[in-house]
Amino acid sequence: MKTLIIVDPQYDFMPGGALEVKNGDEIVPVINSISDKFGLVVATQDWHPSGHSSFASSHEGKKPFDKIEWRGMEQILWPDHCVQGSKGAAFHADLETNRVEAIFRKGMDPEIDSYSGFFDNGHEKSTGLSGYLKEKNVSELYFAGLAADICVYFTLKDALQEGFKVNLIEDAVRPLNADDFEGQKNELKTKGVQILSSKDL
Ligand code: VGL
Ligand code: ZN
Repeated sequence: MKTLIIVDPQYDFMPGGALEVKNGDEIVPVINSISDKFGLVVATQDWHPSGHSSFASSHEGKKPFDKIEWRGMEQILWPDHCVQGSKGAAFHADLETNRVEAIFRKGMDPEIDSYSGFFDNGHEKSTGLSGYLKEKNVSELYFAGLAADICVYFTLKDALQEGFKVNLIEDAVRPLNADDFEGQKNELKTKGVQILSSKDL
């Protein structure tokens, strides 16, 4: 079954949001135009408690995009974003969600950040997404969402590691940092990710 995974289509990643991705809202009509081509559609949602450890505001003297060492890993500090229940954490209202069967939330542990929809950044805890897909006998995944170089990228890498066939719908994602994303696309291609356009579906 062809499955679409929409990563973090939330206001805080759209223009005007707390962690805005340039032209991020342009993915919404693209996703709406393709979702009926999939047998299963799921989404992920960045869903942080206020005061989350990934927020610069939680660390004295730090500002957004500073890097710190956190639990033995490098952590980029972000502006406060996707706080549970806030407008910024909500899906863009123009995104058609009727066919979204399940939403996997992440980043809820105050001490641990979670870019991937499958696991937190330290691979300590699973969201259950992999087991959910495997129980439904899904083998091939197509990805859309924000931000291409952060949460989409890390979700794709975990999807490969979990043994799924992985496709990236290039016009249904937008990066925070376009240069980073170019390099990541090359890496993903060598690892077997197929990069395609919504028109090819
Ligand atoms: C994201 C940074 C922090 C994303 C989430 O969805 O790409 N980026 N939290
Ligand atoms: Zn986040």
